[in-house]
Amino acid sequence: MKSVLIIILLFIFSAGHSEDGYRLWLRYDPISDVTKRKEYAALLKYLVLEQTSPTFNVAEKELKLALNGLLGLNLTTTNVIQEAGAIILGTPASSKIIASLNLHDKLRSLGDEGFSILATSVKGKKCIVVAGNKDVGVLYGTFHLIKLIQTYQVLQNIYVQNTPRIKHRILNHWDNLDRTVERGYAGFSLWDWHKLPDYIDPRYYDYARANASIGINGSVVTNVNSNAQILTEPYLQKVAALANVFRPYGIKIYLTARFSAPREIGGMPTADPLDPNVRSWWKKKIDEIYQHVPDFGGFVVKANSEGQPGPQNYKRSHADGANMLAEALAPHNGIVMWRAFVYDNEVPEDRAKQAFNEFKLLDGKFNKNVMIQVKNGPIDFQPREPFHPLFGGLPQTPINMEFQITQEYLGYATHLVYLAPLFKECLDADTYASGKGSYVYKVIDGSLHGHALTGMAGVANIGNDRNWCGHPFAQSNWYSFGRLAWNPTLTSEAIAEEWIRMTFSNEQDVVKSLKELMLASREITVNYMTPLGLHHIMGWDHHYGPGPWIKDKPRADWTSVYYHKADDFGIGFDRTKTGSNALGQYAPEVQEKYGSLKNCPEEYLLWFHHVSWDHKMKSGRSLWDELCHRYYQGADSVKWMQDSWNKMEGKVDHERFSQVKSLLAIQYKEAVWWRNSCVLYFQTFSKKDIPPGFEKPEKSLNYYESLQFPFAPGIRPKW
Ligand code: BDP
Repeated sequence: MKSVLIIILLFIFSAGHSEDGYRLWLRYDPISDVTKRKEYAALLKYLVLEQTSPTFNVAEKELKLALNGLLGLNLTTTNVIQEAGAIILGTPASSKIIASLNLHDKLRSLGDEGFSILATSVKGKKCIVVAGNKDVGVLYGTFHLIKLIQTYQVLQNIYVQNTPRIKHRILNHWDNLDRTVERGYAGFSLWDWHKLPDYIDPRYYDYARANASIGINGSVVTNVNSNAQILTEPYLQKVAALANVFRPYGIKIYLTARFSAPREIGGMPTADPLDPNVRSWWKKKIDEIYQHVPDFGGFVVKANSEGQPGPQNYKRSHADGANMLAEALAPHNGIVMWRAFVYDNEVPEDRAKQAFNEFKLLDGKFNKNVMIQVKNGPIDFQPREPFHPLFGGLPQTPINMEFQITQEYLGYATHLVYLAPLFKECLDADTYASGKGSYVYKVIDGSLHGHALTGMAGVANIGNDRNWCGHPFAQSNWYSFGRLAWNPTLTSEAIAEEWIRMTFSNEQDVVKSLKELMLASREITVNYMTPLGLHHIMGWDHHYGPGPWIKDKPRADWTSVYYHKADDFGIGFDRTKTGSNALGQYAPEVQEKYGSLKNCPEEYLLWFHHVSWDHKMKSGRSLWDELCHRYYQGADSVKWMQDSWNKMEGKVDHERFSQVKSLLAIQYKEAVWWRNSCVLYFQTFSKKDIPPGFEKPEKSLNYYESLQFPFAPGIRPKW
């Protein structure tokens, strides 16, 4: 009776708590199931921590917060075993109890960041041990234990061995020093550079907690289109202040290096990477950074790409540029993540081929602490792209994955699109680089070509919106990125399930419906935006909404007609031998799979082939009819998403329910806008009717083409 009363009171209390999404997946609301509460409470009575450290303090605080919220417990900390029900946190070095348990065999394979959680008995008293080789492993283990409770797992005989498969798990913030965020749709940058280093926004701690909870261990705080000012002394003080906040959470700070910095802030006449004075400028600069941030992670560099300066300005190669920085970072254990996102309008070659052509020649020419950061696909974060041919194509070079979490091409923060299936599609693709089973994730985790330096980067979708990511469901993309960077073999379904349980509800029907909704959302979006392998047909510059008609711009490779190549005959980019032969950059098995019109999976058809409007598709329809069908099906499916969500009324909190409901209404409107614009535009080439049964677009093509959005959010800065 008493416990029922407590639970009712807890609910009344938590109902008063405004559900604005700020707490992400770390909500810690009371568990309503009385049996579960009792079961946990018996196992988790007090905390044993024999030594403190900044990281242990963080773990202790989090555990107390979580158990207080979830179970109403006021956990006390001691350094001895008193009775059954102890949670023992530590490493063999910090804890005599853990040292006495002889966990060597278990811990040996876990590395610096892995953890072991096990139910055992110490002096005849049942307890739960969370152990790691290093403090940060214990912190990760603590978050894992909390997650198990949040998702109602059984702890009785728990035994978990868990270690990350990828070493550098890094968020890339495209944040500018004026707090605008390039391709950011969730407000302004979290980093308040103006008030740093003196004012530490408490939100920085919550950012670090959220990242640590999913194992993210690096944060690049500045935009790849970088500003050299960040490397000046006043800014380095600010960077140091952020690094101090992140450190106990196991997060290293990284910066973007503007290649022309020696000229812009160093007063040098050149930034030539082979010039000894330039090299010594960078060496001094990097030494200075380490004085401020002793565990500074290193640099991400965008060079000779989209107008950014780079070594080629001095007729030097990407390797010359990367190695210069790598050499100066090496004594401090810093790394360089040199981006392969390079293409040039002046080069008369399919844009999809350019990065491969450039970097293939440099394989094996990079210093040991350089990774080449490659976007998942060869163009640019489209709703669907085949995997980048550089995966598997540079066996002698460590490659780190770059995914985009922010939805630049997927409806901004307005559309509900769960991205794990997109990430997985790439990670699970077979490159055949060393025969069958040479999956992209094996390139990324280093196992395919034996590299110890491994990484995964995600372009963050985080801003200072109260709910961090703009859309409540966009949080799941931050979450999925972290989980897949930790273990790229997890399934989209498993990740969705744990996220839903922590973020919305543990009720079976809610979990089931939301999982279905999330798992279907990406394919639905592909259908209403870029079905059948279409790509890069979005609005000019801001990339908002449809723009298949974009042509005659200063750069051909920034237009849409360059990519869809629609004409009287048909549509699609011939990347086979009869066309640009971009396909030739892949292994023979991959070429075989996509090369023939007959075998090519339809989701990539127009990526690799220029196909007649009359071509018969698997459905039996003509290509034109199929294209229309996909666009209409995509938009209709958003209606289904709305219906599924509406059934959640009363089952999830009202605040987030109504926010998502409104956002889905916009998504529907925009899906219809995409559909109508694309169908009307492509019809000017196919000259065929929209198949019977489909409603006619409401407005004319002229109308859709006339729409302008000069203030769409997230536009790249013009300086
Ligand atoms: C594109 C974005 C642009 C970025 C660029 C990059 O439109 O704003 O600067 O990628 O990755 O997708 O460097």
